[in-house]
Amino acid sequence: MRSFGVPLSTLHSPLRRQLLLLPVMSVPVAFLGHRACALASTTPCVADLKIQSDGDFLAFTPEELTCQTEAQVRLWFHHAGKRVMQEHNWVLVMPGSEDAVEQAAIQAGEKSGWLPRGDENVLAATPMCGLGKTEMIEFVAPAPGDYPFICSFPGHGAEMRGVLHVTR
Ligand SMILES: [Cu+2]
Repeated sequence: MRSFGVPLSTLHSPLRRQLLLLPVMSVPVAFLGHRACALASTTPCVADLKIQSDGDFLAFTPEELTCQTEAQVRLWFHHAGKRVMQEHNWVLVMPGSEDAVEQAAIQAGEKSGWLPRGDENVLAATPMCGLGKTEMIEFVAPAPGDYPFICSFPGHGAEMRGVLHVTR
């Protein structure tokens, strides 16, 4: 605990204790400068986001998500289809790069899970998710702004889109 600069007295409050658990469990993230988020703010810098495909439609529901910058995001994506067997994923990309990532995913091919590995426009992505399945990923929310997300399965990206609003 002391390595995080947290006075032991703050541990007496149950609320405080919850806030402190995450930085302790996420040491690599904390060392990248993320800890300022948890220690400087009174709100928990953890965001649990849930999103799914809109049944068998090529759409996400909800189409908009919100979290705080630098939050430790846990995102669950559920494939809520009943009949359509094609897989879906959730890919967070840099603003304006939706079309480029969509094309890069096709180039990457099925063996790469329809995801361009190492593409700097890709900020976070779940693996491809089969019908009825759920995937969870964790990532640190980027700088404030509106970030598009898409499904990068071929032919889905033009319609399966939404926006993650990252607030201050
Ligand atoms: Cu899809």
